[in-house]
Amino acid sequence: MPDPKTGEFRGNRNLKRLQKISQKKQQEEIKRSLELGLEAAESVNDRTISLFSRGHQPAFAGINTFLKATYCEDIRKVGDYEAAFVGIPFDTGTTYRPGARFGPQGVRRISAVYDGYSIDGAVDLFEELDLCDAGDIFVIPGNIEKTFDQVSKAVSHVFTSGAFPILCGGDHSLGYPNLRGIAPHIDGNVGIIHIDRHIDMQDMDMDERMHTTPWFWTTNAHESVELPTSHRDHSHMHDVGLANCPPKNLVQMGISGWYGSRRGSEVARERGSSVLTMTDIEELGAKGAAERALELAWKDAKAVFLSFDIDSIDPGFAPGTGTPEPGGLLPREAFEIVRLIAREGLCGMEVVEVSPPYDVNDNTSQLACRVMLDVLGTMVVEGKLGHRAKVTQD
Ligand SMILES: [Mn+2]
Repeated sequence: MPDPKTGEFRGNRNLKRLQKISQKKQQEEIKRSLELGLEAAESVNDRTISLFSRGHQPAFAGINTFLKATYCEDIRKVGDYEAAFVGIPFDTGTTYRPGARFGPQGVRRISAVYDGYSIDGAVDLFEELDLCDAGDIFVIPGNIEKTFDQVSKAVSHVFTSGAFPILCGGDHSLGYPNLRGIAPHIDGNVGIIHIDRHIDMQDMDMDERMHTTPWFWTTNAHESVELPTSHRDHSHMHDVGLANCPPKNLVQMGISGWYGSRRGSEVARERGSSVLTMTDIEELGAKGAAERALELAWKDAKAVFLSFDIDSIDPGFAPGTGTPEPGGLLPREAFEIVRLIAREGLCGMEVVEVSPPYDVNDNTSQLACRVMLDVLGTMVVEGKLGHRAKVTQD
């Protein structure tokens, strides 16, 4: 809103805010580029340009990491960073179109275009957040259960190191092992805000824990849940779920459409998760819906995790996904919802189901990247992540 007294636009106010942020990392990057990439040819007047591209520019050049952040090859050092992008290239849990194993690479590729500076968000992510790309988890493409074990162990390593995990799938079966890597380290209940067209809450799908099942398992071990006895004889009987992820703190937003929710609905009904359909969101508005979701997810909880399925955005904008469902969120609604959710802080986030083989012009990968950026930027502005105070000069 323009300032009611002066008429000054938010954009102009934000420009002043951004001016106070030191450009130290920007300058360090130039120095480093010249050192490693050598001096440019003599005809190039701008002497900050190097001979070999070693920094952000040109966006289409260079070796691609997420936002061209440092590749944290020695994963023991991931705790040196405030946030870490973690690729989980796994799509064995898909029940229709595969391809989400290429999601992390798709998101990295298009992310190169962003330099982390946002006027509307009044945030300079490059300067205000120490971010790395932790590379990909070694998934076992032929085995869901071994992959789950790999993922939980890897996510647990990143989380306990202190870096905020930005988990990029991969299909939505990862929701369970991702939380299994985080929730046991939280001393209290964990709320989950799940944005999706599909309810993803059945126990098994085609006899395996596919991408239609993550919330069944996540909320399964809670004392409020009656365990189905049949599972005691199943091969996964040793894995009962997560005791501090109660179904009452699971908020499922954007559920609608005509595919895949039959069996999960029964579980949601029994366990009492909160289900906001697309019509609910339409009626409450993005803001009202996000506020309700925050109340429910945070009730008696210590932390909240955001699970964002890219198919929650209408396939007209996000066609590159495994189970598209027309009538989804508009990108601007999705960004508003995730920004409002991120304001209260998160213990981690996942963006799943980006399938670049079905994408057009990298649109879907770009939306996934934007969801991550909007969440990170908001958390930095709210002081939940990064080091704003350290780099702001008054
Ligand atoms: Mn979905």
